[in-house]
Amino acid sequence: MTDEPHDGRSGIERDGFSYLPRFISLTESEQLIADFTSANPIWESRHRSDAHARDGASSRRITRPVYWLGGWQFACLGYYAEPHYREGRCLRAEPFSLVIDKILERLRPLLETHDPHVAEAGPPNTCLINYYGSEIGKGPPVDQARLRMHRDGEPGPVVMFSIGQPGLLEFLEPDSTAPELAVWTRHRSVVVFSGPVFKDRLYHRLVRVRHGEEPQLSSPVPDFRLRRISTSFRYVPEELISEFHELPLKSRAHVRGYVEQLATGSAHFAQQLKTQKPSRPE
Ligand SMILES: O=C(O)CCC(=O)C(=O)O
Repeated sequence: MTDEPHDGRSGIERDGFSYLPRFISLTESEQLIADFTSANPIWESRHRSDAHARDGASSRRITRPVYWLGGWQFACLGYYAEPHYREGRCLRAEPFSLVIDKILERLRPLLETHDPHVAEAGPPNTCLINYYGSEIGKGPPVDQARLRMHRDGEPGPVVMFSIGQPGLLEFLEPDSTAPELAVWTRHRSVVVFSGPVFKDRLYHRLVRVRHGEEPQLSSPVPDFRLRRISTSFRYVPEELISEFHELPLKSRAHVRGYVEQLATGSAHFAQQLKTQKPSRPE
């Protein structure tokens, strides 16, 4: 159990957890910033049809704008989680950039020590990009820079890149307030976690993000002051990443509005909407 969070200036190596400060080179970080700040992130909503929803089904916006590469897991479809939530959850998204492939390739030996299956399956093939900052409108800015406690249900190690201001990442039991590990994840650092403790037992959350000037991040989201971007790379079996026309009808209806929004800035998603189900041979 920790009292003070680790300051993130030096590396951490534990069974199932690695923190690598400055693993991403300056040049790579500049390329990642250019790519991530020219995407069109969206605020998704989770649909709720539980007892707390006043009129039957309602929706709750997730805490931050997001963009996905490789495969898009929409909050309203529920995220991929082994062993029960596998089918119809992941839509084919734009491919990783060369700089991402290069960094993942450099991480490969470490990923294989976290999980030998990486040698066959390859590194994680989907990437959630989180944009942390404050909403700015007429009143005082509203700080949205946090991510609630959760676990990632995809198989294999999870890899996270941090870009921008330091973010406080905590790993803890769901009913505890005392983290078993807390670290300020700094600009250009990488976290890898896996296995029975950090992936299966403990939950993780992003508690807050510091304020600061450098590196400057221009926000791709209107009325939003961006100060940190993180990515979480997760593995989804290739055969479970669907084209839009392959999703069940109901799922297509749930996500069509989002895909239309994405298609305004992305040839990939415009094509996803155009492609029809091939007709069955007579
Ligand atoms: O922003 C972070 O460092 C944490 C991100 C995270 O937990 C996730 O994307 O699942």
